[in-house]
Amino acid sequence: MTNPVSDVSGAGAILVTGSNPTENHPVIGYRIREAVRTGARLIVADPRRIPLVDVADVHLQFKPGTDIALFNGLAHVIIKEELEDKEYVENRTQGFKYLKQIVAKYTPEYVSAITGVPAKDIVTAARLFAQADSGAIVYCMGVTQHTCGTENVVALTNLSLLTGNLGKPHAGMNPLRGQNNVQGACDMGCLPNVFSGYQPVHSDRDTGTYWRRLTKERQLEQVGVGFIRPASPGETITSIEFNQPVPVDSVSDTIRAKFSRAWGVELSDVPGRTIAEMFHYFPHRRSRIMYIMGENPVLTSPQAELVREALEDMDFVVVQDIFLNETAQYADVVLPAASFAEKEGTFINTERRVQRIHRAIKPRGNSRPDWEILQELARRFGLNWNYSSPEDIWNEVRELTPHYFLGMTYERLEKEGGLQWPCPAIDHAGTPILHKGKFARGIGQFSTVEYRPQAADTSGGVTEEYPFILTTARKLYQYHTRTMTGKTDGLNYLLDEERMQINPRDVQALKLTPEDMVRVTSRRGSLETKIEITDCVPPGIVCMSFHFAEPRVNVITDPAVCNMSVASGVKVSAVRIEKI
Ligand SMILES: Nc1nc2c(c(=O)[nH]1)N[C@H]1C(S)=C(S)[C@@H](COP(=O)(O)OP(=O)(O)OC[C@H]3O[C@@H](n4cnc5c(=O)[nH]c(N)nc54)[C@H](O)[C@@H]3O)O[C@H]1N2
Ligand SMILES: Nc1nc2c(c(=O)[nH]1)N[C@H]1C(S)=C(S)[C@@H](COP(=O)(O)OP(=O)(O)OC[C@H]3O[C@@H](n4cnc5c(=O)[nH]c(N)nc54)[C@H](O)[C@@H]3O)O[C@H]1N2
Ligand SMILES: [Mo]
Repeated sequence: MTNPVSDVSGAGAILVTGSNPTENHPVIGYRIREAVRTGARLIVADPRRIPLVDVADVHLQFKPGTDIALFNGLAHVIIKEELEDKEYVENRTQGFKYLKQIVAKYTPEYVSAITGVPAKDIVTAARLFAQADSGAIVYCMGVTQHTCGTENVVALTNLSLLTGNLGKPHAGMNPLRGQNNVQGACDMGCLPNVFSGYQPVHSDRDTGTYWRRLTKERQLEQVGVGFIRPASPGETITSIEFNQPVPVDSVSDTIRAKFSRAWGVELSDVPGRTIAEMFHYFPHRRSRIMYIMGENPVLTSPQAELVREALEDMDFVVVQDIFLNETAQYADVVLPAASFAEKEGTFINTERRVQRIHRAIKPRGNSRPDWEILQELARRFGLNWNYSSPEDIWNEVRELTPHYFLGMTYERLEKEGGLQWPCPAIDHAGTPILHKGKFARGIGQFSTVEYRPQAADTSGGVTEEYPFILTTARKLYQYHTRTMTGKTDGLNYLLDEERMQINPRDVQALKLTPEDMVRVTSRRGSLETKIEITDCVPPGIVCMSFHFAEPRVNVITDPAVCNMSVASGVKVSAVRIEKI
């Protein structure tokens, strides 16, 4: 998030899209409700009628996968009605004229035909957002989990820049992070192409160019199941900037040399692979050995049967987890880890706040904190790892990632209740709001993206044979694959089975009754599920969660990836539904 969570209260307008905060981020969902009570205008853009719609000024219920058209349409209205923040656009951005050119054709009528949203609602939403004193954009997986996920974010960022909402209070671009410490994992370099603090392993700073080149090098196009969308001729992406505060002098060679020196090994400049690459890209070049730590891909990766087969076929699989999950069934070795409550250290939350955590209970049985297991393993490999505590490791992180963390000693984290990065010096107060006064890259860049019919499924789209769009989402009372929440009686009492959301009109057309089971089939497989009849989903769209091992929804989801981030687009799959 560019802004702190508390900033949501006091926002003039809030645009929530592809995010269902009252179920998935209840604390933030509560803040949004509070903001609305105290006068914020709320725009919800979501294919489903999520609970926040009840308090929204307008609900843009658009077809899944048409985000770019919708966001460009909002930009069109803002520019046409001259509602943009002229001073901000003039002083802090570049590329406005290209944006203006691109969005010219996205009239409310044109966008309405693509998205299914009434033209007048698009105009209303654009005015509400642009005319507010401050406008916060809150988004999540509904925006990113698409083959055009990165482009969706670009189109959304344009709205924030256009209205001068980056770098000021109660505003900003606020992607809500999902897992407890996923922000921390990314910040620590658990991404294939960066070290900690997003210091690049490879010199290509422009991620788009980088992936396209990598795609070519690794010959990913159109191989195997063929999911990488080849960069089309005339592609309009000019550059993707993530606006991360990477120091300007951070040439990757210097960075690699720094880490090589600190760790006493020569580091390669070839980035690692994403999960999609490890499992899905062509069987003949699949990884042969896998070390899986805190992940349950047999349930959570798309086209899950292929994942299961891949694990079965591997030479050696290690699973390091706090519970014996479904993936552990394919492991040669299982290493028992200690849970969050059983260890010391830091977590970094969605507002970039590094928080000190303390052990509440001792690790059970033979389990140990993850870092201890890794250190023991490194020693068995003959490496001389000698960290004495999480604090010891953190101090190395600070030293190697000074632009982000140098000022964050354990003492300060403890005393000041956590600090938000970047915090580059001991006397630096941390950074609650990013991009104040100026952007990391200097001037803000409008990047232009065009809507392309996104295939409600890259391998063929919605057809007569597969007439429904299946989207996947989460539910309040369970967490992912239930390794944790599924062990809690109270939560199972509230939700203990999967029911696919389906609109009453579709129920009627398919002649279903509430207790019927249905078979749902995609181009990759099929499953059987109970149904929940609800107008939360519009006709033609059904929605399942991926919380349950049975039915395992990811058996049928689409493994196609975004060709920029190489992350899977699990939000749309074309399916057919039959009564059993
Ligand atoms: N209770 C609970 N909370 C959780 C989790 C959990 O498992 N359970 N998981 C955590 C994790 S790791 C994450 S990443 C977050 C995810 O949090 P969210 O992203 O909020 O979760 P989802 O329910 O997957 O999807 C959000 C919304 O995207 C919408 N959507 C579907 N298709 C599209 C589309 O084409 N465009 C747009 N704009 N929206 C679309 C869906 O209708 C849905 O309402 O939740 C976190 N919080
Ligand atoms: N169809 C569909 N698929 C999706 C998504 C979707 O929206 N739709 N969302 C995707 C997203 S955003 C996410 S984040 C993934 C989630 O996918 P996963 O991360 O694979 O799912 P989890 O069930 O959260 O698995 C986490 C594992 O970590 C273990 N664990 C918990 N704490 C610790 C610890 O301290 N140490 C160790 N070593 N292990 C620990 C848990 O027991 C569990 O086995 O699913 C993805 N898959
Ligand atoms: Mo997530």
